[in-house]
Amino acid sequence: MENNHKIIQWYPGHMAKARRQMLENINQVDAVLEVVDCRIPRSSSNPDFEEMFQHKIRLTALNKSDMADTKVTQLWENHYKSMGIGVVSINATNKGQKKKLLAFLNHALKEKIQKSQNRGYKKSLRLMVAGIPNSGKSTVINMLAPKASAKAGNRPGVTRGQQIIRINDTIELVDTPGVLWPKFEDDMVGLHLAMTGAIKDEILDKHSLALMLIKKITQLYPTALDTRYSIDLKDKDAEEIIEEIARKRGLLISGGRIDIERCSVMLLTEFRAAKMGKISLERPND
Ligand SMILES: Nc1nc2c(ncn2[C@@H]2O[C@H](COP(=O)(O)OP(=O)(O)OP(=O)(O)O)[C@@H](O)[C@H]2O)c(=O)[nH]1
Ligand SMILES: [Mg+2]
Repeated sequence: MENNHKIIQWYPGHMAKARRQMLENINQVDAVLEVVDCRIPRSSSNPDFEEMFQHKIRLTALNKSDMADTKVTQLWENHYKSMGIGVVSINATNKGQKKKLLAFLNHALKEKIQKSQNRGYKKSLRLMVAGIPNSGKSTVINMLAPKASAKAGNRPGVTRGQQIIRINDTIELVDTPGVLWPKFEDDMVGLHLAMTGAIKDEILDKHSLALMLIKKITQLYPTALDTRYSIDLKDKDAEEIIEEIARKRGLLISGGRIDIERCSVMLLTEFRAAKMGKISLERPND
């Protein structure tokens, strides 16, 4: 475990730059929509945003709701609401949810919209869409935009610079590159971000990460791995479970030994594609 922790304590220069550019343009935006990953709302909220955007209206989108446990997502929505934070859960890949998100934004920004209309000139509201890498910021923007305008892709670091995209007469959105923060509060935050695909895979120890993932899933959803891989989990630890899954899937190297690296990659890929079911890794009262 130890080197795994070290591996994910890092802060690349392009994120520092993206963060700086967000601050440079903050005076031109009326509100900030933070897109977090619904499976890990706490680990995927940037603690720096509180200070960076302290004078702005701050809203939260719990994105990738299709991959999370619906009941837990509801708990998170209640949790945010109880703190007075405007929150909506969405699946940005489902165009059918465009109405829900627009209604949420119109409601949350109602006073602002009213004010600018009362002043008698037509000024759009500008909303910065911010959050960790790969949380779905650009996909959220494309869902709202008249045509797909923001580049999106299934890996962290797709959006490279800020881009303004008009949604309608009243709202403009600013797409921003995903940013993390220099030091994670605890190791689990870094692990959650790595498991869900917010951190570039090249710098991760995939075997340790897959072991942690298996530990978490067997604790939180005891039947999920059995259902997916048809294995008997009884009395097995995470290492034995990986070996069993590798054998089942025929992931072997010469001499009939198990290919742990390939099995770890396979497990992470399948988890990130929600193949093990709807899994939420965090709950509000953890
Ligand atoms: N299942 C599911 N996938 C989603 C959802 N939203 C986004 N994705 C996928 O997540 C991946 C990342 O989406 P992007 O919109 O590029 O993420 P981003 O936050 O803009 O990422 P960066 O620009 O790299 O910071 C893509 O493969 C999207 O299709 C969602 O609600 N559900
Ligand atoms: Mg993007």
